[in-house]
Order: sequence, then structure tokens, then C-alpha cells
Amino acid sequence: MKETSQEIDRFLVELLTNVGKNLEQDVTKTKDVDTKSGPNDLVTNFDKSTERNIVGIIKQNYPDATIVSEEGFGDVVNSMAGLVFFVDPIDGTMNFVKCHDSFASMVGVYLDGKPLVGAIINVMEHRIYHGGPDLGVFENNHQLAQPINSTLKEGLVIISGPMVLKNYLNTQEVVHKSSGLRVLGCAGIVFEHLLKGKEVLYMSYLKPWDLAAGRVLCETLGLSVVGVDGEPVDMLKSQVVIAGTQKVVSEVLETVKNSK
Ligand code: 2AM
Ligand code: CA
Ligand code: CA
Ligand code: CA
Repeated sequence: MKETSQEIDRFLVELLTNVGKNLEQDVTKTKDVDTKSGPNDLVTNFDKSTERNIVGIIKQNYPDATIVSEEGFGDVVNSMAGLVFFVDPIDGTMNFVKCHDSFASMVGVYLDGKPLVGAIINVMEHRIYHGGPDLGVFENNHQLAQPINSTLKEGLVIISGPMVLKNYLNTQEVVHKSSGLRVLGCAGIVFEHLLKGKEVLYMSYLKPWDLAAGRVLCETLGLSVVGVDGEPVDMLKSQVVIAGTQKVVSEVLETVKNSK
């Protein structure tokens, strides 16, 4: 298993390094921008071309794997059996369009439902987070240590803007109990922050490709990733996800329970 993990880890690092170089060029180019579910849900020609490229390279190298991907170039996947790749070609498309930074590209790989390898590239900062349970977690070539198991009052939290504004699941109480709220607009970069212990909590409604790579890396470093009732996340559906230190996730689950 370790050899499989190592091989896929190397494959993803090379793949996302190349994707990152292309996106760094693309970010300043003129883009075709469309909306999806609403005015703040964007897709560009670069989301599509990047996904087509990533999916093609995965298919060439892992023809038996299935691929869950955001923009429709992957497979229809109803089972976690075998090797399953989750692809988010540009994570933080709004930032890619508006700010020209704070966006990522990510791939998470699962084997028979179990986290195997994850990789997230912070494109403009040239940092790639990668690894898995058999390998540990690396920032480029440097291995990351487990973040300290801090409590809520000791740390900053990241919760999706709309959830806090609506006080959904008592999220305003979570913010008040913490050291403060940050909002980044890019799940991949939030996971980067969690891995480095910059924040102690991430709470957001996430689709499978938003979650897949970050979950592998967080769990490998002893962070907890669960649904709103403390149940394991389901990689084939969208859900509100609570990710953070073990202590913070227990505290947040209590606060969420009081909202119901
Ligand atoms: P994306 O850029 O790949 O679509 C978690 O918040 C993730 O949800 C973000 O990283 C972003 O990923 C996506 N997202 C953010 N705002 C969104 C919106 N208004 N509609 C749909 N997806 C959104
Ligand atoms: Ca999107
Ligand atoms: Ca995303
Ligand atoms: Ca995306």
C-alpha cells in the first residue's frame, strides 16, 4: 500500500505542479465567465480546460480508476469501490476571477472508500500540500508536524460567510467563543491553513471535490473531519463539514446540537 501511495503522491505532485504553472499564466488572461447556480457561482473557460487536461492525464495513467470532478469531464460515480479520484480544477474561481490570487487546484484519491493520497496546490504561492496516511503530509519537500490540539477560545475559525450571516447551526456563537473569524473563499487554502495550525476550525457546505484532498491531509495530521451530527463524511454527497482540531470539533458539535 505504501508503494501505491508513494507512486500516486509523485504523480499528483508532478500533475499539479504543471497545472499550477499554466494557471499562473492564465490568471491574468481574458476569461470567458459564466454563472452556474447563481451570480456568485462562477465557471470560466480555464476551469473547464484545466479539468479536461487533469482528467485526461489521470485516465492515461490510471485507466481503471473512476473520476469525480466538478465541471463534468469525469465519470458518473455511485460507488467508492476501487481507486476513486476527486478533481477540483480551480478551487476559488471567484478569487481567480476577481483577485487574481488565493485559488488552488486539488486532487484527492481514495481506495475502496479509504483516504489514500491528497494534493492541493496554492498556485500563486507555489506551495503544494501532499501526502496521506501511509506517507505523512508535506509542504513541497518539507514534512509538516501535527498541529497543536487547541481549544476554540485559543484559535481563529473559518466559517463560510453565508452560514455565519444566517447564524446557521449557531455559527455566530462559535465565532464569539473563538479568537476571531476569517473568511478566505477557497476551500483548498483553508485546508492549507488548518494543516499549518493557523486556524483551528473550518465549517462550510462542501461538495465532494471541495473536501476530498483536504480530508485526506487533515486526517493524516490528526485533525478531525465530520458531518454536523459528528458522523463520518460521505464522499459521494455534498454536506456541511466540520474540520478542525479534535478539541474544537467536540466543542462545535455541542454548540451545533444546541441549535437543533
Ligand atoms: P469553487 O471555486 O471550486 O467552486 C467552499 O466554499 C467552496 O465552494 C469554495 O472553495 C468554492 O469552490 C465553492 N463556492 C464558494 N462560493 C460559492 C457559491 N456562491 N456558489 C457555489 N460554490 C461556491
Ligand atoms: Ca465552482
Ligand atoms: Ca471548490
Ligand atoms: Ca472548482
